[in-house]
Amino acid sequence: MEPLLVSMDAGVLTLTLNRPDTLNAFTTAMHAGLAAAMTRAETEAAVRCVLITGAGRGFCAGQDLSERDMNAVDIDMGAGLDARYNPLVRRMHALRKPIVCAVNGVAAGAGANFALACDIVIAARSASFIQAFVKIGLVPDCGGSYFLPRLAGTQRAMALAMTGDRLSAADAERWGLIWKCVDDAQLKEESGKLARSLASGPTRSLGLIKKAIYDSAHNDLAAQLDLERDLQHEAGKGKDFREGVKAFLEKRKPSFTGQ
Ligand code: T3D
Repeated sequence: MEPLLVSMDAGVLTLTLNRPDTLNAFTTAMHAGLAAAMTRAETEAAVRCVLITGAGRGFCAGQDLSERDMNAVDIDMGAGLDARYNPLVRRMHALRKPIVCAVNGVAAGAGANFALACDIVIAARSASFIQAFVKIGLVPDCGGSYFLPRLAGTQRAMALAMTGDRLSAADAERWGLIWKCVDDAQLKEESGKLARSLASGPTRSLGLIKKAIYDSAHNDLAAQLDLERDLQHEAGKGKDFREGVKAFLEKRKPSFTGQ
């Protein structure tokens, strides 16, 4: 069974984590699939949005713990982060296209933080988020210690990380960790609708919006104003900007090409 299913439709590259028996825990092979899919998203102009979800009852239970040799003399748990998780999160963050995550079930450990590394997260009401690391004597990784305090604030991030308590999708929405919690039966339709709508949007502008929002995490106001100027300069050079304004003046729906 392929650990990652990849399909393309209407500009949306859909990635389905596909190891349902282990709640889609990450393996080296799944990471290889994700790395290849990221290359495709980065290089193929036809890909205008990425949609990530999981097969079965879980979204992702983090690193597959059976892949790690607990009898090894020297255990380096940082090595897997350097080799696989960190490059993945960096590429997701830098991708100049939107990434939508449809969290269909429990998201634990690196699985929870992989979801938070996506640009817009929609979760099924039955889904939940667990910073499971502390339960096995580890620390949040896959960007969790960066995303969590920024999204939920220091207190909530600290308590989630230190207790490993389960956070329901409804609370994740209330706390601002995710965009929306929807009824389970609506998840596929809602996330698909959002991904298709983004895929038919002004891709260049969406990529620049992503950079503006993420860079604001480390810019002061002066630097952010300069960045907005530079990004607007770049957006204004796009064909989609001209099309957007023309369509507005002609009172019709714009037809964006992503250029
Ligand atoms: O290694 C590195 O490179 C460093 C990176 C580390 C990143 C990390 O993600 S560390 C954190 C790893 N993840 C966890 O610690 C979570 C472990 N899983 C759980 O705590 C629970 O499974 C859940 C709370 C997520 C869900 O609980 P529940 O009761 O709904 O399901 P379950 O029965 O525990 O799991 C179902 C099956 O999936 C079960 O297999 P079985 O008994 O039916 O054959 C379980 O063993 C398997 N499974 C779940 N999580 C993992 C897993 N197998 C391997 N690795 C897992 N992470």
